[in-house]
Amino acid sequence: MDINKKIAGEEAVNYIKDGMTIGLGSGSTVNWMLKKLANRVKNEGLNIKGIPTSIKTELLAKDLGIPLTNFTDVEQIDLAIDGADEVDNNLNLLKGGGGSLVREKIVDAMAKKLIIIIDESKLVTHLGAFPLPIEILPFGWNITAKHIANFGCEPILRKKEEDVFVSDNGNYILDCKFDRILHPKSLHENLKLLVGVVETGLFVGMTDKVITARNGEIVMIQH
Ligand code: DER
Repeated sequence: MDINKKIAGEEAVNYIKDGMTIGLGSGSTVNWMLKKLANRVKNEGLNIKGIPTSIKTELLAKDLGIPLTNFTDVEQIDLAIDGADEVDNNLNLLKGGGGSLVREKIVDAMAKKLIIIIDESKLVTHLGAFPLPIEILPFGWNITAKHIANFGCEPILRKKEEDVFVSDNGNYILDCKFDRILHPKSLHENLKLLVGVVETGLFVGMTDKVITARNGEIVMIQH
């Protein structure tokens, strides 16, 4: 168990207030948040509804007894809490290691406030040490990969055991190793222009607060 992920995940629950609609991110750090949130729902009668960012989060939230809702019934998300694979000095994120980047971005972008919970190892000067996940349509994926490679990376089709990984949305993911990503906003915008690209794992200018932990102590980072 990574104690810093647990501490950061549980601290984020303190920002959840009665009556809120919460975007529930994905990943192992978020799982600690979900367990603490479920505890408050059960023991304090906290009245919230969650919108999950992946099938795995939806299943865990249901199992824990966290009430869920969807975009048919709500028009606004008060707070989204999510993880990340990298966070740079400007609080831009590289996400998608868990394969849920599209639904995460839809929910995170809709939220009035986005809190990111990470262990300290995710803090970087520049994004890019972690391969950038890009969700693409399966049709013509090889051609899409070639066009993405022209941006100076090596796209690798994500596998799950022997099979091609398929996202919750029925798409493929390319893990794209760049040397360093110095201009995440323009890279994201240019990648999105490519036909076949659904979404990139670059979450630029979306984060309000980062909660991490160092040697068991909470560390807050915000603009
Ligand atoms: O895919 C993602 O962006 C997830 O948030 C995930 O990668 C976070 O990582 P964690 O499991 O270390 O919390």
